[in-house]
Amino acid sequence: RPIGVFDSGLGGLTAVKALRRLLPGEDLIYFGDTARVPYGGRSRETLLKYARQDIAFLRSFDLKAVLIACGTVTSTSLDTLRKENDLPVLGVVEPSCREALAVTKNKKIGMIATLASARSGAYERTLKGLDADVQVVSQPCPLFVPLVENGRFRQGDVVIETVAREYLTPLIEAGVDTLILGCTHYPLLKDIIGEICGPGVTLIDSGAASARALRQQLAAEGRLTDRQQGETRFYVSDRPEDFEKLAAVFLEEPLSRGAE
Ligand code: DGN
Repeated sequence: RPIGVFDSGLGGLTAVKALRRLLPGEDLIYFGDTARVPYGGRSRETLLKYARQDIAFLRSFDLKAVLIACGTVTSTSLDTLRKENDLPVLGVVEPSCREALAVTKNKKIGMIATLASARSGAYERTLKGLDADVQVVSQPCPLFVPLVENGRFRQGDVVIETVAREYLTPLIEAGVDTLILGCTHYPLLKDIIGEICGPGVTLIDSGAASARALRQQLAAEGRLTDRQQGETRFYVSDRPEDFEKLAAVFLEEPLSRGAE
């Protein structure tokens, strides 16, 4: 049975990339809600409505687990979605917080995410719940997702580099040694963010962290698929041609076109 993965758009591909490396035998069904991206500025009620619809679509397949590869949906709606679904539902917040705490030395952790994630306080709550001594510096970066969805994630792009420098400067000045990329779109900006922050700051990829957590959970439950190569199918709610182009750049392989 496949694993269902969803996000508002391209961001969840950071989890897909890691899942394909870590769990090559699994089949994956990806859904990107490209008709309604970005999710980041929306209210909790709207996000819950969208997430329920996204999961209902994924569950039209017989799944073994759902990975919410979206910081915004995880931050605002994970508990409710878990209660409503009788299969394992994983998010990105706790796995990235655990990885950040494992690497920080000065216990000053930076967190960048969408407005809705920052407002929810989910990352801070989770970090402090795991380690009361940690200091968390949060910064919403509302322009990142629209820029990434427009393909502006390459190094040397002046627009994204200028925006990133403005968002990241306060975190660097605060002296964080670890930075959670709390929205799954942001690992697409890893090189740009890494260059601005410098080698003293470790970046935590929330998509990859959630993929590692999922592998751990499936392994503990003895539910890994033991075979060489699974297949990944991609679905989007609008403009598959745009998604296909950018996804191929990010995944570094072409996507083959199936039935609509
Ligand atoms: N990838 C989503 C997240 O992790 O928050 C982006 C949300 C959005 O669409 N702004």
